Amino acid sequence: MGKFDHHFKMNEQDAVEYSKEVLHIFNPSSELECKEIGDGNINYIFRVEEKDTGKSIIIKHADITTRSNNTKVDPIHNCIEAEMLQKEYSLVPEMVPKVYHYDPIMCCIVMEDCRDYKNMRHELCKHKIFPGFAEQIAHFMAITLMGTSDLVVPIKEKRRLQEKFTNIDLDHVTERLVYTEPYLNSEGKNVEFPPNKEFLEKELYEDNSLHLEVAKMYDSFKSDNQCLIHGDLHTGSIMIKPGSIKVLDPEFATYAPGGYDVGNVIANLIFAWANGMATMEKGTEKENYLQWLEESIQRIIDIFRDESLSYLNENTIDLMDKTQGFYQWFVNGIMEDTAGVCGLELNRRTIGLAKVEDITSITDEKQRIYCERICVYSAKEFIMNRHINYKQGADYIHTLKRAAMLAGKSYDGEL
Ligand code: SR1
Ligand code: MG
Repeated sequence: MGKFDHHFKMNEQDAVEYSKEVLHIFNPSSELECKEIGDGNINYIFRVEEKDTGKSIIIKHADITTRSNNTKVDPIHNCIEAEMLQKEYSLVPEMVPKVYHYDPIMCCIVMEDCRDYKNMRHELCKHKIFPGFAEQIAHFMAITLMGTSDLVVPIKEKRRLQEKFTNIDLDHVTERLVYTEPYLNSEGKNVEFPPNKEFLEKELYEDNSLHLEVAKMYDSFKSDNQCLIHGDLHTGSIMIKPGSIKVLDPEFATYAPGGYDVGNVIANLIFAWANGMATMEKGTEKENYLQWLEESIQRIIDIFRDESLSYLNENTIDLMDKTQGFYQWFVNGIMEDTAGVCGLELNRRTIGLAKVEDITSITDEKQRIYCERICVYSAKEFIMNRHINYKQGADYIHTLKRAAMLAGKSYDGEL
């Protein structure tokens, strides 16, 4: 029996042996080097490189406990991720790393190393601008979401796919971290930034009308199997270089409301915007950066909506779904969910366990207070008014400007 016939938690040396014994991607006589480069909460990421040629691959490996806090997790999410990468690759090949091999025993996804791309969140924290990003990510979402919806996939095939993409443990992480804990703190796991503690408690724990709207969205996350979503589409899941993106890490893939992905993308650009507002010195660099983010947010919403409508216009298969006005109603609902989920993501990444660098990297206390308040004030508007506003990208910018004004006024110290 071989070393890799039974699952165990791999280290760098194991990944080198695995590459030699199982993969046969490199020349058998080559010397291989390996480094674990992951910084996520769940998996281990090994980059294996052939020393002489520089040729490299990524091995994404899952254990039976999470990387960050050793909680038990069913590594089936690794299989779901491999399936999802391949599904996305079949729809938008230029935006997804290619999977070379999947090993369900060792829970290893062997894939293309996109090493000339950079983690988008890290780049945004340096206030870098990426022209064309809005068009790219809006296209990715329109095709992957509409292309997996019931309007386009025959219902029997969709039901078979649903079995494959049943992601019990990671759905539950989302149910707790996004839809429950930020409002109830029932497990006491939130980590409020101390100078904002009272503000956050009042705005998020004590607002019953907010809880009611979150409960409605929670219900639809659990019961509406609308599209096959990426499930964790934040800027840390996007690798970027000028003119091109690669979308990674779909281990949270599941059937859920399509607006979940779009809302996540918008919220994570808002974190970058709030960071820029709070930390950058007045001047042209700040103006250009904020303007690029505002245009990106607007364009993602508008392009996603229009591209989704034209995709459905061309690809809807079911006669009933072709009823005049139906797919417009369908996309309209996704735009409402987008606004709501955008608010949920802003809140949970501000108060919850899984914070974002855009906020935590702010060392100045007043700047961080201001940044967090922009996020929470805008989040609440997005959630509460999701059925009324937010059909146009420009609506998001009006809310952001208002939230920034409120955040500035709400603090009795000097901001
Ligand atoms: C325990 S996992 C915490 C978060 O990290 C992932 O990126 C997801 O967003 C999840 O909610
Ligand atoms: Mg991830």
